[in-house]
Amino acid sequence: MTRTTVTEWLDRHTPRPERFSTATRSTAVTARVGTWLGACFALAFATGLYSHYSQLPNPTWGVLTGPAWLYQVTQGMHVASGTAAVPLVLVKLWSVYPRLFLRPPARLRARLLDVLERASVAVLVSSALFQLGTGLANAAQWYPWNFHFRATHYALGWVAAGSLVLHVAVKLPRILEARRAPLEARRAPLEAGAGRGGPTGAPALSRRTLLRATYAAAVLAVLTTGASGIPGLRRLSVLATRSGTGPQGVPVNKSAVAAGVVAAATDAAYRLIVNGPRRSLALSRGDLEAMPQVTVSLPIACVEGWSATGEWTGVRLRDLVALVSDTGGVVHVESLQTGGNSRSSTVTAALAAHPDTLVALALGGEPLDLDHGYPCRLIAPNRPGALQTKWLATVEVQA
Ligand SMILES: Nc1nc2c(c(=O)[nH]1)N[C@H]1C(S)=C(S)[C@@H](COP(=O)(O)O)O[C@H]1N2
Ligand SMILES: [Mo]
Repeated sequence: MTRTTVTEWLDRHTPRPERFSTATRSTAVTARVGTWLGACFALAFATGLYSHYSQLPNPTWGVLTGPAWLYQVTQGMHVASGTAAVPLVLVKLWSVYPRLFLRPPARLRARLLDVLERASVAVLVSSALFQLGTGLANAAQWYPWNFHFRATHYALGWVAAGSLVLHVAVKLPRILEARRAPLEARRAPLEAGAGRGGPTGAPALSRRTLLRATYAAAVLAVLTTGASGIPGLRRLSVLATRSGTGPQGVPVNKSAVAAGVVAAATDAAYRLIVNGPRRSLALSRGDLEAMPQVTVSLPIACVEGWSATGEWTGVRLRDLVALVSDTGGVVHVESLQTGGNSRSSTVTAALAAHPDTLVALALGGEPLDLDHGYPCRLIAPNRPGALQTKWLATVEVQA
């Protein structure tokens, strides 16, 4: 083959935007789906930041002690917005991917800008897909990686947010123009990338139908995976990773067997160690039961998106704190469990003093199930589930 025939052959077989033949794929669709996608990412970013700061050992903000359901609602929105974004991102990428094959501009300056723009879109697409992929896997409790999920998801959240802001800024004129123009192409498609449609130029699938199907898919994805937390909609959640049932009506994330605490938690010699500046105590479950009991209605709101509300009965943490400390302060609790990410947690001074923060002994009027943290567990308002430590071994008031 001569050089020219190779070039010709390559040229004939290289995908070009104009060789993708449907008028359904258009800026009109891209801009509309993109707007919703941007809204989902903005919501996921804001609620994700809130969740991240709520889980820091000693956060300086994001630790409002109420309302009790705040974290439940923000984390539900976080997982819901990420789930809704999946069908949106697929349609959005489908609507623009022929642009990958645009020929680079000839002039040097334009070519440099083109490379920069492609690089920024590559960062946006890969970080966005990474966030959705790891988030979904986390919601399904599947960890096929060995990095720290929260730290990585948090860092890439900033990368995705930054590249999204840049992308919107660069595309804003086109977005506004496309959103103002009518959705359907009147005749033969005018835009680049909207090639042959048929004799009349009418696409097989109208843009309106595509948009409706995309939005319906987003709503369906949320309802089938995440509606278990919304009263009355639980039965729609056929794909939920948590059924909403478990001992005492609350799902279990890690069972006592999986945590390796069965022997220690059922040992008659069990004592809860309460340490403070003033003294140290060892309390049996009987000792805890003999203290004043209160019942509060509080949710377990897991970072993975499920939540369930229970009636918890037990001793106020502040009453225990008062036994060993004159002033109160930050409280650190540890579990009988010897390994695992959720074996300990820190309670801010404000939350430790809150009347609804309990060392719970019972759930729904019955002694705590072993899987819910028997002999006793921490339960506090507006707190990520991962910090509601089960099978308490020590409660330590820090000076
Ligand atoms: N010791 C210990 N406590 C723990 C966990 C754990 O793995 N170990 N999991 C946490 C997580 S991630 C959640 S969502 C809640 C779930 O509580 P439940 O199993 O009683 O519903 O417990 C928290 N407390
Ligand atoms: Mo959790």
